[in-house]
Amino acid sequence: MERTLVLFKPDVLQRGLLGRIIARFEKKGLKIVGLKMLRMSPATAKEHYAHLTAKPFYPGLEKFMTHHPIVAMAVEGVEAVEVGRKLAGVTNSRKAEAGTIRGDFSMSTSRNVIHAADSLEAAQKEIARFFRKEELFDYALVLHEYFYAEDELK
Ligand code: IDP
Ligand code: MG
Repeated sequence: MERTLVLFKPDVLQRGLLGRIIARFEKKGLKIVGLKMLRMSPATAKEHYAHLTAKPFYPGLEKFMTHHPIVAMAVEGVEAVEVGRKLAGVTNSRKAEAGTIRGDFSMSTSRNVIHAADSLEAAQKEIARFFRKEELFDYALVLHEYFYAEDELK
């Protein structure tokens, strides 16, 4: 089983979309193992977006991400990282497929409602960035066998 990290960006809370977007993950079958509201610090933004700090849009990105609260969520499932990226859709929401979260809820590259880790390695680092060990939960879903057949769990 993989775990991946999802962030609901400030535009989600501002636009009142949190419940509807979290529901997408639940409906898909990704198990929520961590969920918290927080304000991202500028230091965390620089770490989280280290690959972008040299870009001209970075100051605006940091300001946007740190100005209002966000919600962080860790979810678990088979190939959760890839599934999370697929649910999110591509970075530029105008190009994101209809049916994806960005495709359905956003018109922007920067106000694109959601972050989803892009590799297993990144997911592990990012989960540790936003959650302490005791904030992550190991538990069984009672309906587990209705989400996966046995052979998919090997
Ligand atoms: P991702 O969020 O789809 O993984 P990244 O390239 O890792 O895309 O960029 C991280 C975030 O930085 C994007 O989600 C978006 O908020 C912001 N960003 C990326 N490219 C641009 C841009 O060209 N203009 C403004 N913001 C951008
Ligand atoms: Mg990225």
